[in-house]
Amino acid sequence: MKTLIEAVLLGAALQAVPVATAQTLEVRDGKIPAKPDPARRPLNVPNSVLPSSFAFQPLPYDEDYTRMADPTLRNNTWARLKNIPVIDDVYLTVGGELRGRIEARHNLNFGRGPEDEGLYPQYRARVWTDVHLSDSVRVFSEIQSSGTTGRLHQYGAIDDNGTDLHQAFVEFKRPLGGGSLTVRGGRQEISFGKARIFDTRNGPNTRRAYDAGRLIWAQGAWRAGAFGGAVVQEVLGSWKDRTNDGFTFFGGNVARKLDGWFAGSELEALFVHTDREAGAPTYVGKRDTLSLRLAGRKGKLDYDAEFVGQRGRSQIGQVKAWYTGLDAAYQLPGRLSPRVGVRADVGSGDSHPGNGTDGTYDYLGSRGMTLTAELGFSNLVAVGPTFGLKPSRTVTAELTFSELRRMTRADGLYSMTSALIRRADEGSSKQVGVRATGRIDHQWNRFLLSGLYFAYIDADRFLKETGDGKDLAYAALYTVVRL
Ligand SMILES: [Ca+2]
Ligand SMILES: [Ca+2]
Repeated sequence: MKTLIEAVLLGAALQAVPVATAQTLEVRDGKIPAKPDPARRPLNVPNSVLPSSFAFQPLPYDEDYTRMADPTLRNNTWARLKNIPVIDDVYLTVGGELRGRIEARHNLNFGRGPEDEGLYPQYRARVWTDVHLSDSVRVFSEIQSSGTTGRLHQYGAIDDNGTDLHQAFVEFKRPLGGGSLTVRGGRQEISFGKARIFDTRNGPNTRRAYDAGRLIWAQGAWRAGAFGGAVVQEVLGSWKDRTNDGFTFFGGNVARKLDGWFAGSELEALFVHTDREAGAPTYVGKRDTLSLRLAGRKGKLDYDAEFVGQRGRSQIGQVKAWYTGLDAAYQLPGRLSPRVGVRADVGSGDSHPGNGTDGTYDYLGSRGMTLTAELGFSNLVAVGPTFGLKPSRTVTAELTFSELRRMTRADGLYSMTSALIRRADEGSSKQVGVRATGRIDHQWNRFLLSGLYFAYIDADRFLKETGDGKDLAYAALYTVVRL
């Protein structure tokens, strides 16, 4: 869930996937991130990777082709698609992405129950249009189609969603108090920061959207916003996705770029209230989640640290949960641009069953740690080193290792699909396993990227105690075309 780059990043790497693929993307989805507002540029993305002119954004609606109103810039087919004059100042932007991938899946639930097994060819196609009716009003829409061939047991519409309206929103933007105010309403992708609470889910085959309204204000070093809506529920088959009225949310954020020692960094507070009425029993309930995140760059060090507290009421009781995430990497000298770093994700579990409180952290719409969904962030400690290389302008590689442990023996193991995959009482050890992930990406040109990703989890004591403790193996070979 970010490509070449991310790779480099390592930390990110885990999650990330190349542009194409993964989650990583947020950052790099577009592969070629764009204009260098340092605060918006993905962490861990070396400057050298940034193109000199246009770059793609993880969220296509963030791309701005206004300047292509200059006909001399529209000197090729791609450029002409980005600013198609309609009448007067009205213009249309057309874009899209096609991702083909072959996945190899083995023991994605560590050997328990019906599991996907074997090779799974996948495609995902996205086409979007952005109609600029004036300087201040636009209508953005996107169709997404995703499909997977093979016997599917585990992920359903996330793998094979058919064709659906993925985004459709109207946006008004106007100056306000020296800054700008954006009002947006409709179906849309949402991502904040390191995507630990809202994410587009780029790694899996079907990206995620929300039916929501947003207010976004920016002025100088400050950003702030408010939002509210519901999650979009993917439904097998085409043109069937719908608003999930059983999973609603509202909240707001405030962020400020920092000065002094922290120049190059931003501090952000994000609050979200969620109300889940159905789904996995563990996560049904009302929660207030408050995140504080500090991210930026200091010299050769990139860092992103987030602290999340969660309160509310679930079916189990009063929610008292938390999460901490850290992703940091240091750029070393050398021709291969080596980077070393650390990534940690620590999510609370319920250490006292039956006492009226619920300590199991609800990771909400977080980006997964890998391209697959075997483990979520609840009751899990995942810590380890990250390594990255950038041997040339077009190639990036990353390797990560994580020790995986239960936070508390009194709580079980949860997947990224909100399922309790092992009960607490199925074993006594905290040791879940050791995970390795790796990726190598090659950016052929601005529009084309190919890569290889793998994840392997060596199942450890707790999984073996549960009786189903086989090692997990996953690999993906992918190519992404982005216009
Ligand atoms: Ca569908
Ligand atoms: Ca409890």
